[in-house]
Amino acid sequence: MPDATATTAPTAPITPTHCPYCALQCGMSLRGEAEAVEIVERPDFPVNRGALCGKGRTAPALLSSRVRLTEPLVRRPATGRLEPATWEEALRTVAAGLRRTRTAYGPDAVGVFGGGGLTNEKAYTLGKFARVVLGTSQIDYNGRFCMSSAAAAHQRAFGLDRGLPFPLEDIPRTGCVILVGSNLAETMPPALRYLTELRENGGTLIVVDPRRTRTAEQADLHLAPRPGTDLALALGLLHVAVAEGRTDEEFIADRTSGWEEARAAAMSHWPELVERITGVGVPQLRDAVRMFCDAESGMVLTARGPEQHSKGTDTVSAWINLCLATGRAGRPLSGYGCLTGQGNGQGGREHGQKADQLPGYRKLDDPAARAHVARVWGVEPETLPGPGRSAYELLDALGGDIKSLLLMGSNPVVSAPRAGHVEERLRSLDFLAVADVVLSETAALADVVLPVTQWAEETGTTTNLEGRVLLRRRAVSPPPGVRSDLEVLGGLASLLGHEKGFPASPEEVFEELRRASAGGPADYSGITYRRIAEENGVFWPCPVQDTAAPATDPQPGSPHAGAPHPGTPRLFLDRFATDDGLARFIAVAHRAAAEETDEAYPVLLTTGRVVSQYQSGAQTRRVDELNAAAPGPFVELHPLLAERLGAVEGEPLAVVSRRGRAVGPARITTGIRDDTVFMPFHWPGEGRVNSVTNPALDPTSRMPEFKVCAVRVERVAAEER
Ligand SMILES: Nc1nc2c(c(=O)[nH]1)N[C@H]1C(S)=C(S)[C@@H](COP(=O)(O)OP(=O)(O)OC[C@H]3O[C@@H](n4cnc5c(=O)[nH]c(N)nc54)[C@H](O)[C@@H]3O)O[C@H]1N2
Ligand SMILES: Nc1nc2c(c(=O)[nH]1)N[C@H]1C(S)=C(S)[C@@H](COP(=O)(O)OP(=O)(O)OC[C@H]3O[C@@H](n4cnc5c(=O)[nH]c(N)nc54)[C@H](O)[C@@H]3O)O[C@H]1N2
Ligand code: SF4
Ligand SMILES: [Mo]
Repeated sequence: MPDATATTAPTAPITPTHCPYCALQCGMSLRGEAEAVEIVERPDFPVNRGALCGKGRTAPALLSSRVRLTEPLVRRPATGRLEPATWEEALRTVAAGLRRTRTAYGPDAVGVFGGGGLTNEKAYTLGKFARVVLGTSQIDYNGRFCMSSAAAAHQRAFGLDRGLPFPLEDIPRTGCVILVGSNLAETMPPALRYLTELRENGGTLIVVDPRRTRTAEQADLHLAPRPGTDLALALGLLHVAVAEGRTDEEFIADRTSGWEEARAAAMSHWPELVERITGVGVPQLRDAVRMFCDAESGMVLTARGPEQHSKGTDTVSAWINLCLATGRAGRPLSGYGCLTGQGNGQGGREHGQKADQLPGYRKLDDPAARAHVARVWGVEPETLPGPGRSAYELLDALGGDIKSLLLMGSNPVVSAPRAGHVEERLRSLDFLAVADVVLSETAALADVVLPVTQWAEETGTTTNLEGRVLLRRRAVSPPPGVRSDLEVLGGLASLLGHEKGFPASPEEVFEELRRASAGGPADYSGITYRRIAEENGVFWPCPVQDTAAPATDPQPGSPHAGAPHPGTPRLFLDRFATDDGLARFIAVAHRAAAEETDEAYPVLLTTGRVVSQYQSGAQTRRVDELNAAAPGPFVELHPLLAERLGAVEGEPLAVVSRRGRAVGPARITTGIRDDTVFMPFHWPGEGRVNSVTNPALDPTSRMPEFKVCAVRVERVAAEER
């Protein structure tokens, strides 16, 4: 831990940078080095205005060499154990492992798995490395588990996918916010301020969550549907809006297409039916519509609650339909938005580590996109592989037709659905290489572990949930013995015969990314490190405003360059990004969860987060203060269910599904439905809730059903403890 009493000279340089964790990307400044780094408040950054949550505040603890890896590890055949090695040996072993697989089985036998926490430069380079150096189509990343359903729904309605179409600062000025399955009081604490200000300004807040969370406690109206029924709920609200004459016919006619079909679909979800499916009463449905439509403007914001389902895409479409039908989209202070999750959850899905994608949010199966990116990469378009498998499908294929894996920025042993199976698949690989900051549960299974630099030790850009491209600056020196992910990929590329094209300098990579993204949906070509620094972030799309310059080679400093594009904080005000400029209604109907309760598994399990741990916990479980606040998993359940089970507060309960079992102490509260239990997913071992979760996938987004499955809950007998 950095010691508050450590003596850093007050005159030491202060470097503004950003938190390593969530998509809010709170600004902070750092002063001092290594064990004595301290945070200096950075009130000038508008998103958090200096505020940090406990995770951000304690993030410097991760810089300490006591918790992180500082030398490469190679598994020795003699002992079967990971032991220290030189960088040269480690990189040669990785290159040899990947080459061996490719020679024996072909390029698609090598898999690559990335992460939404990686900077834009890293995500871009990882995608390029997979396609150009390895020649594999088998690359995907953990963002598939995160916001892929919202991304897919965004694309099909608006023709473009950016988390929020407006800056957070618009939220307090709208009339009503429906916040669906987001517990932002715990997952983005500094953002709670926007909701508080909304209510202070006379706006209303509706929260939809099966649990009365700290966020739901702030609401004017809390709807607590049965997990997995948001699709019916949204259709029911649309039905009421139609029945009560609250639709905006002028907006529908001028700015949308497909209303008749969507309307017909909603009309078959009448309120009493929706009440039976969701458990939300008809009067509450009517109240919600009244609150939403009485206001002049309104927003619907979703997070993982309604999205992480095998029908997540259709569910988000249903919420978008509600916005479109009531004219709450494409106008100031109105719209649908998704609260992305990871530090670079937005940018990480734009620049090519996704199975079907090329930089600039281009499609891998679009010939023009292939030609453009191939030109920037200096390769022939035909050499670029096609789209590959989605994250869970890729993990499921390990040891099958994928024999080797390079993994960077994820810890699937803890965070993947049906994690027991995924762990077994990882163990069955011929070769596994992991680049990480710490020895995560997944790194512990690897043949080679590459210790890398992290946030404050390196420069790079991230794109926050608003679509604001930010500069995370290097503020401290990394410990000797670690290298950056870019150096790792460059080193491997050169061992695999690609001397050029994989620079270690983040700014050099960004300059190439600008060219590769130019003319694509997520156009970064007008953004430079300098502009980001001067403007406190730039919103994409931000093309180079110079029609004379060739699109593939924008040169903002050249004599051709026109006035710089200002960036785009607010999208869709004049037109949507579809071909005809109209937003598309998508006709969707409710369907059941992939796994319904029955006699053997009579209870619903849902999963999520607590404020003091982050994701798989690989980072935050190494910070004392956070462990003290959130020491382990728990099973949250209602007193009525507790009574039926004979459960006692604090005593262990086992949650068992068809896939596995997870154990945690009972936490009894009236703030949850009595047909549902909740467990957070931050821990490995017997408390790993992903041993239990269902990998059923959404047909469009390939998102797994993290948020609902059928379980039985049992007391753990004393002799088992
Ligand atoms: N402290 C902390 N903060 C984080 C993270 C973290 O791990 N820890 N991770 C970051 C990342 S990557 C992400 S994606 C975001 C996630 O941010 P959130 O989406 O806010 O987080 P979750 O806790 O996964 O889910 C939110 C809520 O969904 C509810 N829910 C469960 N099932 C359903 C359902 O069927 N319908 C509805 N409407 N709600 C349901 C849960 O009760 C929960 O309160 O957080 C980011 N911030
Ligand atoms: N049951 C359940 N499971 C879930 C969810 C849920 O709600 N319920 N949510 C899902 C969601 S939304 C997400 S986003 C996933 C996230 O789950 P994971 O993908 O496991 O995310 P992290 O724990 O953040 O893993 C990031 C890993 O990369 C390392 N790392 C951090 N920065 C860097 C870097 O710059 N370079 C490299 N090489 N490594 C780095 C960290 O130390 C850590 O080991 O979990 C999913 N799993
Ligand atoms: S809210 Fe997110 S970005 Fe802000 S300090 Fe906390 S973890 Fe970091
Ligand atoms: Mo996420």
